[in-house]
Amino acid sequence: MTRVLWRNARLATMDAAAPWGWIAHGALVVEGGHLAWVGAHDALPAGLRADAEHDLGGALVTPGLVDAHTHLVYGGDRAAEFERRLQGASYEEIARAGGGIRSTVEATRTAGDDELYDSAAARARALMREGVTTLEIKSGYGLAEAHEARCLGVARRLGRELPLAVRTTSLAAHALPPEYEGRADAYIDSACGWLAGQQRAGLVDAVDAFCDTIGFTPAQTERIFRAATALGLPVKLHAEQLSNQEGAALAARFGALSCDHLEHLSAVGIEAMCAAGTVAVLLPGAYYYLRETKLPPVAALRAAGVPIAIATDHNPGSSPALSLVLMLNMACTLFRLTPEEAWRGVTVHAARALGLADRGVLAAGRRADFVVWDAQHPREIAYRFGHNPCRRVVFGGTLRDPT
Ligand code: DI6
Ligand code: FE
Repeated sequence: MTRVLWRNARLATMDAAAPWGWIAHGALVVEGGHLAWVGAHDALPAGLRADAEHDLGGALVTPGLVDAHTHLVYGGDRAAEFERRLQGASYEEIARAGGGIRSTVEATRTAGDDELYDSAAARARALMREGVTTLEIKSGYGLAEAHEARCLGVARRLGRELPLAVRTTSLAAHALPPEYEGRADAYIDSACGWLAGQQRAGLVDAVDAFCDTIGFTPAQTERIFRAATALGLPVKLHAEQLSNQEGAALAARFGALSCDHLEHLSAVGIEAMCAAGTVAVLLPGAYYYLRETKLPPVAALRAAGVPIAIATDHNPGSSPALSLVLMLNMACTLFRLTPEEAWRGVTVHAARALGLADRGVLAAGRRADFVVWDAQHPREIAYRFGHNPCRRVVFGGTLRDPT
């Protein structure tokens, strides 16, 4: 196995033992796809021989970024809806009038496989240019068995063809498709029935639902969770985004990996998430884009010790964001996270929201996914916005070509 030494780095390992897991004069040793050694230069094992060496000249190195919540695969866009909203229509009005998610469903169903793949790949590359090495992708714009499978298949293909780790989430319970108008329970029955086939085809890593007034009820969500749990699939939930349905407490009862959005999260929900070890995935892009005013209860989450992750929620309607680096800044400015909390939110806690213990921290034994930045300290990257200081990305031990 080849051994590569990366020397002369400022390391923000995100290890919990020290603020930022900071190592001012650090080095990394990569063997194959994993980190074999991480630490201070002075402590490098004596006589260590490497097949290759890179001098980083004091540049900052962090773990590869993890975007733990995206809806990256869909047809068309919603620029016209954006314009309508600026002319006075609300997101909920548009959704109720058959626009919103449903218009993307229509565009997704009519798009060809390659068209879906190419548009999603272009978006994935934009995220990769800013250091994303692991990306979660949800279905939820097919809303029919074959179309949901097709979208999950496109997500899997992205993971095969791009130097990027992709985790897929089945989100058939995202919206009610037009052919089930007035028959939400029947739709949920169908969606529950699709999961086994998706699992057999190797298409699904987790199961999600949208529990809200314009989504599905807690009782319907629970049925999806039961079907997922029966197959041994972990669950997560779009919870308390537009209203409080006590969805977080429901998800926590199923040991959910994460609850996401959470602007309307209650004290009961926080306690349940804390007890279940569920990650709170906050989505400043959607909060900003929908011009929400109710903030997620960050201070209470912090006080309860609930791990907080930050993601783009990339989707064509409520968060057409293609920058996880921008979300670092927005998590600080809008949600008042500290820069370090925001950074843990796109690394170690984001990995945990996906159930991945092998990444998100720079430490021996973890995957060799890391980013070399044109910066001295990660707080600089949270401080600026509209700037991409990502210089090099190592994915699974290999230097990734600029995309
Ligand atoms: N919450 C959201 O913000 C997105 N989905 C969801 O459940 C919106 C998706 C869209 O408008 O297309
Ligand atoms: Fe979402």
